Amino acid sequence: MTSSAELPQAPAHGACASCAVYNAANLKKLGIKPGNYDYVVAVAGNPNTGKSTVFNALTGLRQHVGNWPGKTVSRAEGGFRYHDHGYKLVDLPGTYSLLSTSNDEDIARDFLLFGQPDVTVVVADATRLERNLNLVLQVLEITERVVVALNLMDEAERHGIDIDVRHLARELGVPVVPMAARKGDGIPALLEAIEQVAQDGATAKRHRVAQRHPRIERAVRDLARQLERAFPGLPNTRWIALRLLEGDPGTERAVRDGTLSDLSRAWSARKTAPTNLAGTLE
Ligand SMILES: Nc1nc2c(ncn2[C@@H]2O[C@H](COP(=O)(O)OP(=O)(O)OP(=O)(O)O)[C@@H](O)[C@H]2O)c(=O)[nH]1
Ligand SMILES: [Mg+2]
Repeated sequence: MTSSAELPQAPAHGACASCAVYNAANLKKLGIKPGNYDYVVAVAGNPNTGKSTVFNALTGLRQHVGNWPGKTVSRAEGGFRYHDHGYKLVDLPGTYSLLSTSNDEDIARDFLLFGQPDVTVVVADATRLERNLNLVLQVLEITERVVVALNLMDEAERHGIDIDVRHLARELGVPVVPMAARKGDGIPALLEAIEQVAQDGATAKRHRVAQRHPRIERAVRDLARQLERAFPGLPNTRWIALRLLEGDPGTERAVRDGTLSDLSRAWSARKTAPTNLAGTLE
């Protein structure tokens, strides 16, 4: 297993990108210290993939990493400094999908849609890559500012699973970092990839699930434009337009009764000042 991220392009800190000791020495774990952070980083992923383990490794916090259901529904936040920047980390509830109806999925999806994190780390289980990629692709529909933390590589190796990480990164168009987070393997490379995406933004050419038919593409564009007119400043209108075209009842309701703009305000406010959630897009 390699300890450096497979990046679709050259990393920002060329000379030290593969120097684990140097990178780790630049990490300062801040725990739950409130403060002004430069970047917000969401940690998403299927249940039980090691999200909290990654979160704890970066923030120095000791969230319980057990197995009872719903334990990360209460939102966990922490921070770290890396090089000269402060990062606020938000541990999202584990979800298999962003499209269905559980409270956990609503929270994760609405945070990505409206909280607009600067970076989303999707923690994926290397032993169940196919199933985990479903969520990665859904997240990429919302944002291209993604790092895939390919965790449980120790387990994958034990099972003789060999993953072409470089190829995967190229296909997805985002950095993919092989990790065994419980042992701390891959954390320096993850930091480097987070920094790159936070600072460079969406330079990567992200994967598109499929070419849409021109008529559907036109309908999405028209609907997105109408949404922008009806809800000025609303982010991710294309994604919302797609849900409307699919006939998603929760999205239809939020558009019809106008709660879409409340949601957008409530969640983006959380980027700087955590408050109680004002609801979710059901
Ligand atoms: N072998 C191995 N186990 C790991 C690794 N990372 C995490 N684990 C273990 O996997 C289990 C789940 O880890 P968590 O960090 O709680 O996973 P999670 O994604 O936060 O889980 P939920 O919040 O329930 O969705 C724990 O027992 C961890 O110790 C790893 O890289 N290798
Ligand atoms: Mg967790």
